Amino acid sequence: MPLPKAELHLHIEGTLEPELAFELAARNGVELPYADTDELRKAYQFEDLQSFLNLYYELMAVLRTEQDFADLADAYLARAAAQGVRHAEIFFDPQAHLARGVSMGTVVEGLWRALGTSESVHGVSTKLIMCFLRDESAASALQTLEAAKPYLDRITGIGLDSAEVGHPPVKFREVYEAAAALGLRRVAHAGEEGPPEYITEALDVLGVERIDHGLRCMEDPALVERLVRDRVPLTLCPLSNVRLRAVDVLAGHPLPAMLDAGLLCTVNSDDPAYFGGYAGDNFAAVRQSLGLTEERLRELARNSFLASFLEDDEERRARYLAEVEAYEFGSPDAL
Ligand code: ES4
Ligand code: ZN
Repeated sequence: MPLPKAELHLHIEGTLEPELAFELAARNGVELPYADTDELRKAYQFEDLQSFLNLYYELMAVLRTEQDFADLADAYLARAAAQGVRHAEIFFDPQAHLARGVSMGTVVEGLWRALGTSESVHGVSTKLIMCFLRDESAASALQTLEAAKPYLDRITGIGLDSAEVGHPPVKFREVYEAAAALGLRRVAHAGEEGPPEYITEALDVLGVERIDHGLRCMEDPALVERLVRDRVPLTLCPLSNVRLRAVDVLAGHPLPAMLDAGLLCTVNSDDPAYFGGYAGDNFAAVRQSLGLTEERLRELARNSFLASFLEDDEERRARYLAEVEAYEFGSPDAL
């Protein structure tokens, strides 16, 4: 039985496995510039965030209908459930779809077909977080928030993703203020490729409650102290960091030092179809490469529920936390 966990940093478009990409391409008459799944997988050799994003956006061309989004989310939820995910807070990138002529309604209603039945079908509770692309304009983000207004009963919060460097959080001050006024929760990617100052700015200017990645906080001891003091959760993605070269090798990942510093770290999969593993695979990899103890692994699982947006259902959170405390570790390669 896998360790019960929440996944808090997961881009639904990043769960598009090559097999499903080809199936959807055929269904929608979309031509992919790859002969087959093997050739596509060979393209998964990234130099950095941007080289990954290029492929990530290219493959989205196969997502056209509500059913496509439902099938994508359902496939993710099945895999996540098999790896112990009990609760998932799922990012989506509406601007990448709107730009291709796919409407907000198609995306949200499609995802909801899977999310709405996830608890009964997969035993996974879910929330949706709408991300803005930081390499698009602030005006585009505001338009996107406007387009989402009919669907706000299905959207828990907002996030900020895509190419980080050169697109500081302050660029999105206005849309974050507007989202806060609408009662939306706020997170943002910061300190993945960008400097620690972006983490500070995301907290101070955007009012975010969690930092996605946040790896580079370790360059600034005063910032670490603040994150520890204020219990700001960081949603780390170890296998992503290796594949996008934020760290050289997994054995050199700062996760153990971050836990030792008292940071509220969580382990997540980011874009599992591209980075070589889902949530449980990330836990197993850090256990193996970083020699984390069972108590550290339990702490990571506990943190994932503490950092989740389950304030509307504290009873559920307590149930998940009790499952974590009761968990008995077994085989070292399955988590
Ligand atoms: C992303 Cl790893 C990562 N970083 C920033 N934006 C993203 N979108 C999808 N995956
Ligand atoms: Zn991400």
